[in-house]
Parts: sequence; structure tokens; C-alpha cells
Amino acid sequence: MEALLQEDLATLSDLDEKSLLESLDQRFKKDKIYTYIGDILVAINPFKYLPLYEKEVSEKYKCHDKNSLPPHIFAVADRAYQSMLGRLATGPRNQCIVISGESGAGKTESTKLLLRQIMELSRANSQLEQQILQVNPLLEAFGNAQTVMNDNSSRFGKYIQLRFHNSAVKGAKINEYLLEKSRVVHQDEGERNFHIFYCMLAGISKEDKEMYGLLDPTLYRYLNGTYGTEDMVHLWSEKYNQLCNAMDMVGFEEQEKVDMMTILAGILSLGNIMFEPTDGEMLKVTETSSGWLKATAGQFGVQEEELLRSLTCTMSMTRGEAIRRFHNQQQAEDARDSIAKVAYGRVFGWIVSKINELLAPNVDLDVELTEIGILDIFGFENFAVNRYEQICINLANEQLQYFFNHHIFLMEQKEYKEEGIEWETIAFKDNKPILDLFLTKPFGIFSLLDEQSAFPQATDKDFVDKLNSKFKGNPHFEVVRSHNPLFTVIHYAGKVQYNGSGFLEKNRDTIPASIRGLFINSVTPLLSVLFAATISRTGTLMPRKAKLLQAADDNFNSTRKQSVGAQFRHSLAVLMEKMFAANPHFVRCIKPNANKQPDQVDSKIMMDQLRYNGLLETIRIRRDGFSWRPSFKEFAQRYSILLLKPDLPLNKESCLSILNITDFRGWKCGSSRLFFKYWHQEELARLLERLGKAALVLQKNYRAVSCRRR
Ligand code: AOV
Ligand code: MG
Repeated sequence: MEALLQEDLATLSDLDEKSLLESLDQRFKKDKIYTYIGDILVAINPFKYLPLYEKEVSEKYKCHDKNSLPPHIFAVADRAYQSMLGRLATGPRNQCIVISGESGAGKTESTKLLLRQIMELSRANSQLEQQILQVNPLLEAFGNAQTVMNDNSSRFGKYIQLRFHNSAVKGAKINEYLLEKSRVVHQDEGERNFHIFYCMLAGISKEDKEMYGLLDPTLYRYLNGTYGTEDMVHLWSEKYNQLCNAMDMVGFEEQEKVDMMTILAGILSLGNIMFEPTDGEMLKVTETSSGWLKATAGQFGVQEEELLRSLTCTMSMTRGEAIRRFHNQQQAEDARDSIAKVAYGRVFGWIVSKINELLAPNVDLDVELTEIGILDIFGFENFAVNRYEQICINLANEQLQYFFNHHIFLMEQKEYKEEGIEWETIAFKDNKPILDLFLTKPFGIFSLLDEQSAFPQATDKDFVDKLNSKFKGNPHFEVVRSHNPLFTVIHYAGKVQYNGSGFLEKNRDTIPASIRGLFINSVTPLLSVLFAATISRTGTLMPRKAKLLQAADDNFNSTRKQSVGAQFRHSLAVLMEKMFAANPHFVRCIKPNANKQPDQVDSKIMMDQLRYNGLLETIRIRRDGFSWRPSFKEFAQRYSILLLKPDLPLNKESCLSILNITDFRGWKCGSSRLFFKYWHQEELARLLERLGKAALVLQKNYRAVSCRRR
């Protein structure tokens, strides 16, 4: 029983799947949601309030000794912060905290707790601290929504980089990944649109409602004609007030907020515009929706006729000649939805770039900054219908799993071999073949998708046929026999069937030139800025001269822009590069049941996650392995002070004489580096600290003596 409540699973000698599950289950029943595997934190979502995050707790975990306190998310914050300051060990100063787990496992909550605690640790000035802490509620309002898996599901990925000079935070930067824009125009059963729409409708005053032209929430098609119970409305309204405060605090201007709300109101009205045929070639809006057309034009600050024109026909340039093509009903509806998606996406991108502008570190260029990055992406998803968004989300999760495997298993075991350390290889589920299935050029899933997207005539079915012929027999791919364009990928976290409908269009994501032109001329300043700007890969807005863009627009149909998939792959690659260069800390979130219920453990669901996360293997490698592997040079440089000989040569012999004065056991010496257990790092930090104190006393005595002599 005692063993079952062990706080660090890497200290258990005998462990199999069953006892691992039991161990976590026993702890969870006692509300011990956090458990260590060496330096890795496992966090089980309690789905209820636990008194774990109060001020006293936060104080206790500041600069603490890991073994003296129970496992905690605050301990991860402390470790990252101390490592950034170089207090814990050698290695890169930049840190990244990688939080993984499936949808609803608790990544975003963990991110917020980490952020809060890091702010507590660093002496931020209170205004900057408040600004940074308000970023999350702001982003969540616009980027999160209720799904069947999570009532507050992140529909975008984010990497928050906190930037420090010495121990003080100086600013922050956010990278966002692939907002699920399609949610603006369509939500599956049991799901909702982005929080902001409900909050706005619930929280706004009566006068403002009139000003923005907002009507009864149940009228809007984009909200599925539903709203919420009285309790929900009350909650949304409170959230709206908090959001307004957050925007003020971060530094948004009044006019910007008004513009933003007006655009959101415009998106809602736009969704209600329906079309019907006329005698001529051009469609008209139905009688009941002519009011919506007028309202939308007003809210978007554009001419009603021009809006109608951009919905019902396309202009294209062929050999210098403008050619007008009229839309059929479906095409007009698609144009309408694509305006809504692009407008919302641009508002979101603008918020992120505005936050980055406001929180950019205010320091001289030559001041060197260090960083703690926190990665909180959308978790692995497997819905009844899985679309383009899901394949991108799941690809991101494959990448993260690969990053984890690479660090924990690949790199470590490779070094044992190279350095001649005796070692029995621990097998792990390598997901590289799945990543290859997605990313290989020129024949990975995404390359084939790009290839098909480049043919205007190609259909989603053609794409899936291509996949079927290319990957038939691949152990991670399954052909699905169906009239629909379906295919199955066997991910590290399980089988997911994708529906290829809409893949090509979503991957192309082109905005018709006429729509851009329309909005550039909008009298709503924010809207015209949003469209007179290109969003760079990192999500920052780079305003350009509208004139230049107009020219670019004129050849819009002939220029090929990068596909959504290509941009996403690129931003993931940039992120991975950044993370590989930093010192990583891992938090593995686990969902105890699929019903979002407290005090309920579904063994099958838990076991699946323990398996695909490779937790048992992780325990073995942390128990038997050496997670800290400094080179002789690094080690001697840092710890020669323990021998009170700062000018020791930086070689193996020096390292050994340093280690001679410790009573460490269990470390090993390779051909160019030392191999330590994760706890050795902390023991050395303690030794240094003790030495520091002793040195201070010595210094004092010395001064006292020399004063007396004088
Ligand atoms: P996710 O970020 O991992 O899913 P969240 O962090 O949003 O999951 O957690 C889902 C819900 O679980 C939260 O809204 C809380 O109600 C509850 N929860 C999580 N962690 C805690 C905690 N430490 N204490 C109390 N409740 C908690 V997704 O964003 O869907 O992948 O895309
Ligand atoms: Mg989340």
C-alpha cells in the first residue's frame, strides 16, 4: 500500500501496467492528482476544485527542494525558472515546458497555473505581471469553444514565451497555431461557436446592443439558433466583463474594442444571408434576408451593393481582361461563409499581434534575454466526424510525442552507446513512421494534399484515391471502402477515421480578390487595416500600402500562395527547432474519464493513455537511466568551486576529484561526459548553496580579522 502512494514512480523497483494504473488510481482517490516520474510530472484532471493553488502553497514551492514537498505543477515552474537562472545545472538557459495530453486532459489549466507561478517567482512589475496574466482569458474568449470533449476546448495552439533579463520578466510573446476558423460558420452537434459570441451577447448593455445592431441570439444561424440557460447567460455576462477588463489591462484602445465588436456583430448578421435565383444570371438575397444584408453592410462599413456583388459573383483576370462569373446558390453560400471565416481569423490574428506589440520587452537591443516557453496546443482528437482541422491537430500531437520520445528515449540511449555505458535498451513505440506518413516529400499525406490542391479541377475524392493507392499496405494507414472520401490513420494515440470532404478547399483557403478589395475600402478602420495587411507565418501583422496590395490583388488568381497545410507544417518545424534548442520540462496530462466528471476513474480510458504516452517505459528509463549528462568541460567549469580551486583543468580527472568529495552513488563516467540521475542535479545545487553560505561566513570572518589587524 505504501508503495502505491509513492510520489515518484521512478523509485519503484517492480512495476507493470496494472500496478502503475493502480498506483495512480489510489493517489487520485486521495486527491493526489500529481505524481512524478523522475523529473517528469504526471497530472490527472480532477474535474473539481482542489485547494492546491492557494497563496501559501505557491510560497512553499518557491525555490524549494523537490523531495521535501509533494509533486506539484508549481514545482515544474520552479524548476524551469531555477534552470533558466542557471541555479540548477549546466545546459541551455532557455527553457521550454511541454504540456501534452488529449482533449480535456488539463493542458490549458496547467498552462495558466504555470504562468501564474512563474510570475510569482520573477519579480515582475505589477503592471506587466497583470498584463501577462490577462493574456490567457483574452485568448480563450476568442480561441476556445465548447466541444463534446471539453467545455473550454482550445481551438488553436499557442506557445507563450516569457522573456527575462536575469531574474525579472521583461515581456512576453505569443505564437499561435492554426485557429479552427470553420467553427465560426459550423458546429457539430453538442458543440458551440467561440465563447466570445455568447459572452458578447450576454454581457453587452442594451444601448450597446442597439449600437452594434445585435438582435435576439436565437436568431443567428451561426449560433445554430440556440443560446443558453439563465445560469449560463449569467456566467457569460460575467466573463464578458472580465474580458473587457482584460482588454483594458493589456492595453487595447476603446475604438479598437468597438471596431472589433462591430465586426463580430457583422459576422453574425452575415451568416443569416440566404440566396435565391432570379430571372437573370445573378442571384438575389431572399426577401427575409434583405434586412440582414443591409445590417451586415452597415456593420462591416461597406456598400450594400458591393457586398452583394462580392457574394454573388467572382471577377477574374484572364489575359488582361476582367471576366465576371456568376455564382450558383452553393457558391454564394460558400463565399458568405468564407468571408465570415476570414474576418474572424483576421480579428484573432490581430489580437495576437496586438498583444505581442504591447508586451514586447522594453529593453535595449544589446540586453540579453532568456526565455521560458510554455506550449499548450489542442490535444489529440477523435470525433464522430474528423475533418481537415482534426488531421492538423493530430499531426501536431504526433510531433509533440516525437519530441518527447526523442528526448527521453532516443537521444539518451544513443549517448549510452556512444559513450560506452553499459545499458540494456528500453524499447519504446517510435512514432517516426507515422510522422513520415504525413510529412515525407514528395509523397506524404500533406504533399499529396498540396499537389491535389494545386489542380483547380481535383476533388476530395481524387485526393483520397491518391492516398489509397499510395499508402495501401502502410501499417499506419487503412483504406476505407465507402462512397464518401474516407480514410483511416493509425496514430500513436489510436485509430482515427478522417472524412476528406472539404480537405482541398480548406487547404487552399484562398480569399477571392473581390472580397479583399471590398474590405480594404471598409470605413471601419480596423477592418480595412486587417485586410490591407498580410499575416506573416508567425502570425504578426505587417501592414503594407493598400495600393501595393491592390496591385497584388489584381493578379491574385494567378499567384499561388502557400497552402494552409504548408504554413502549418512550417510553423511546427520552426517551433520544434526552438524547442530542440531549449532545456525541456514535460507535463503529461491524463483524463480520468470521458464524462468530464470528478471522482471517476475509467480504467480503460486511463490505461489507453498510459500506454500510448509510453509511461511504463518512461518510468523504466528514469529509474535505470541518467537524465543529466554534462560534458567533462561543462561539469568541471561549474563545480570546480566545490574544491575551492576555480582554475582546475576542464577534464575528466578534475571531474572525478570533484565527485570524490561528494557521497554520490549511481553515477557513471563515459568517454566525454558524466552520467547522472535526475536527483544528482538537485544535490549538487544544494552543495553549491551550502558552499555559498560557508563562503559568506568565511568572507565575514576574514573581514573582521583584517579590520582588527588594521
Ligand atoms: P485541455 O486544454 O487539455 O483540452 P483543459 O485544461 O481545458 O483541457 O481542462 C478541461 C477542464 O478540466 C477545465 O475546464 C477544468 O474544468 C478541468 N480542469 C483541468 N485541470 C484542472 C485542475 N487542475 N483543477 C480543477 N479542474 C481542472 V483541449 O484545449 O480540448 O486539448 O483542445
Ligand atoms: Mg486547451
